[in-house]
Amino acid sequence: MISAMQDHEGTADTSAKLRDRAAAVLHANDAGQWTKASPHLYPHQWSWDSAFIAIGWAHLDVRRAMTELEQLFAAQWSTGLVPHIVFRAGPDEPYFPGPEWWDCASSSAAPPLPIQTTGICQPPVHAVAVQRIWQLTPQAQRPEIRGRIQALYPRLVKWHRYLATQRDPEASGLVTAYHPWEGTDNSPRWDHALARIKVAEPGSYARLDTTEIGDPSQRPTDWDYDRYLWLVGLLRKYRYNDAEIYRHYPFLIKDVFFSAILVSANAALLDLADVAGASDSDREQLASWLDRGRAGLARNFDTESGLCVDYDVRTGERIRLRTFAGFAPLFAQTADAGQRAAQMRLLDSEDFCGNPRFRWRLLPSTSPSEGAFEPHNYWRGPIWPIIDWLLWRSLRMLGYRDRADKLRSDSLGQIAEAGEFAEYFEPFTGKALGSTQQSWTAAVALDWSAPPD
Ligand code: 2M8
Repeated sequence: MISAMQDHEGTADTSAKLRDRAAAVLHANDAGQWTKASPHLYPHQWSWDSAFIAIGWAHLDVRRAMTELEQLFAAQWSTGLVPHIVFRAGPDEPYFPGPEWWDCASSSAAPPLPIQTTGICQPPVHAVAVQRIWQLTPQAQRPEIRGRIQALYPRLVKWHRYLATQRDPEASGLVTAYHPWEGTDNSPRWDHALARIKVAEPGSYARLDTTEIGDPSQRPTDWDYDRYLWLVGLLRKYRYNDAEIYRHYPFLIKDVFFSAILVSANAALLDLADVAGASDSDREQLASWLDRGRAGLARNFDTESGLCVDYDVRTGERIRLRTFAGFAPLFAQTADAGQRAAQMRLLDSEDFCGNPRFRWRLLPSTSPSEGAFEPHNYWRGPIWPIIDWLLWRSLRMLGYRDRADKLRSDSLGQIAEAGEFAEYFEPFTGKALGSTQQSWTAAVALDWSAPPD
């Protein structure tokens, strides 16, 4: 636990201490070639956690950072899917639901045993991580890291191809999410689609998360878990075959946040194309996915609210909720000046960071003006540092340097004052919530603590 710091605005001394403590979290969660997402609640390797974690490692050891991603991609499916969890912890570190619930061996696309994974995926932050690793690679290590990036690059392209094709058979530019566990578990964005599932009888099960956290009100409800597990059962039944899933499965949501991260990741891969020696056809392909993604997001921008909206593929319904995901154009670094200006105004309005009751001027997972808002419940209100990191990165790239600096200093202030690299934070009090010693929180704190480039 970090001792509360008096000067959280960051003197050289306090930020050096924060950096050391963040590094200590990564070292404590380091399993050798991969990093636990957190020591107890999440003892395996998670996909987008690993991408952020690699960014953290890049400040300590760029080789170790590359290893994190190489290990994750060693579990890539033949379709290109990068699984959301690679089950790596031993039997003395239980997690629910474990590999038996997923039974990935039922799919011919899954990697062979002993690798065990889930059959869904998470936002593709990995190329962004590789880009950051390369930026931080010292001259002397460039030949080695360049070689390793060259080896990983085709796998990254294959991953993006999976998302741009199997997860977007309509060629809409937007990625279809199959499950709330594909990023933001109990976000109210999924409430309607989950409520449409009338019968959810997944069989008997015992949750571990609520026992681990102690306060069940910080976690999804049993109603949610019944549906999460019911959906896993259906995916298993369709043997994770995307065409089958598209034909029969009830939960298909065009997720604008996931899609925005893909846009940003395609831009990162194009930026790395010379380093990786990418072929002309890969470059053309990446550029076309990038354009298509931007166009898809632009089509789903709601001028009335100033937010981008998800939609339900099954019902055609637009999901009009005020959540962080509505800022997809910012997360995708949109080139549309009108959308950018509208989103910047909204960002600091009372509905989001500018709420006068907030302890820090940070982006909440759900707007306090939304009926579903719950300030301490997981993705239904709390502030998640990784989301603010993605926003910070975008704002810097878009030239909003002052606003980005404020996001950075408030985020570090929040962590320092709460005294914990928590999974998420209560927006009114800044109190630490969820898991402690969360690797990705430590990783983004390391990146934020580094001298600006
Ligand atoms: C959370 O999700 C897991 C399931 O994947 C859980 O609640 O058990 C989410 O915040 C997810 O986005 C994150 O990758 C994972 C590990 O930090 O935890």
